[in-house]
Amino acid sequence: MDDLRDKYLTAIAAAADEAALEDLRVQAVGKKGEVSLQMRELGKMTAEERQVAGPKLNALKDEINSALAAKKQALGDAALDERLKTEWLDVTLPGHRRRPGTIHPISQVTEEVAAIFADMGFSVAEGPQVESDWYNFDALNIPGHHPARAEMDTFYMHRAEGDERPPHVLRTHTSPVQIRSMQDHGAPIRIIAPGRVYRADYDQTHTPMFHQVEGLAIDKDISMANLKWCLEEFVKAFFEVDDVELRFRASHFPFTEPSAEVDIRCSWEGGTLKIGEGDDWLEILGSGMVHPHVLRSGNIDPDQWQGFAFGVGIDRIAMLKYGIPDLRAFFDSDLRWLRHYGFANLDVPTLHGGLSR
Ligand code: 2NM
Repeated sequence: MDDLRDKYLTAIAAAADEAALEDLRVQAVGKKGEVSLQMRELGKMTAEERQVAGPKLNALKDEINSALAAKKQALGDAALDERLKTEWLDVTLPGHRRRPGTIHPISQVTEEVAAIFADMGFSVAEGPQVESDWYNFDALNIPGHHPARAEMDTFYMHRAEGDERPPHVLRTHTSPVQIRSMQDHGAPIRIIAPGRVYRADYDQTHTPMFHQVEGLAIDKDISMANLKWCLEEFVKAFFEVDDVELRFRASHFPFTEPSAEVDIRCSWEGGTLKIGEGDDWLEILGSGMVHPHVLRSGNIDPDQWQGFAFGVGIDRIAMLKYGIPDLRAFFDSDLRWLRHYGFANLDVPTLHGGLSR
């Protein structure tokens, strides 16, 4: 019995983990364990022998069980200590690292655009990125057979098996936000809608998610002249130049009539872009007078109200303004890129304080 005690107490003390401990429990006090086998021998003993051996065996069994429990507790405590050591946190450390994060160029440019249009009386509107096909297409006078609705351009969401309703889409432009704003607030209205949009396209100049700002101004007697003035003000303020020349090229969009693409005069001397001078033209915007069907979708009476609308790619104007060569790097989350092209987090763009420094 003393041999058994020595053997198991030593082994329990040395057990490395709970699995080893469990093996020892089975070997010692399990149904077919050594102590249990000894207990079975009691039946073959004389009554006097049994009176000595019985209590001793019971005591041994108790002793081994408590050694097992104590060791199990010790192993658990040690594991917890180990974890606490690695998860240790000094809550008295300052709340910021020596190298703070930076503002992504897309956030910076979105803020810049918002500041410029705020100065002209536009507020910022937002809406869902998952839209019904009505808000994304029908409301915008984009008919069912239009190529923009084709599976290859638009990301369609799944419907449950047997659900015949048309599927939702990832919005392909922020125009649904303008429809919702018209419905919610009516006319007159002056808003910009910045945000993420999605199209199934991926190459040197396209990513499946990109960013747009669209603008909408509805009032009595709004004309293309108001549109042109607003866009000139915007381009001058955004590119931080005193003068620009805009060129309106006739174009076609389903949601505007007439429609125009807008180019700005520029030069590309030595690979650097100069806005407002030179003999080149840079296409940056789509625009036009809001189509009567679109006003009706927004519950606005086209016989009383007119409006202009426009759309700009944020990623594209960010690349142009800040000399960023590769679109895809925008979404790589490469820390070196973010530190290089990012903005200090206290430089909030304002017209009086400077848009960018
Ligand atoms: C563009 C070009 C032209 C546009 C139209 C609307 C709405 F909803 F008011 F009808 N929002 N944005 C628009 C017009 C967008 O992007 C190239």
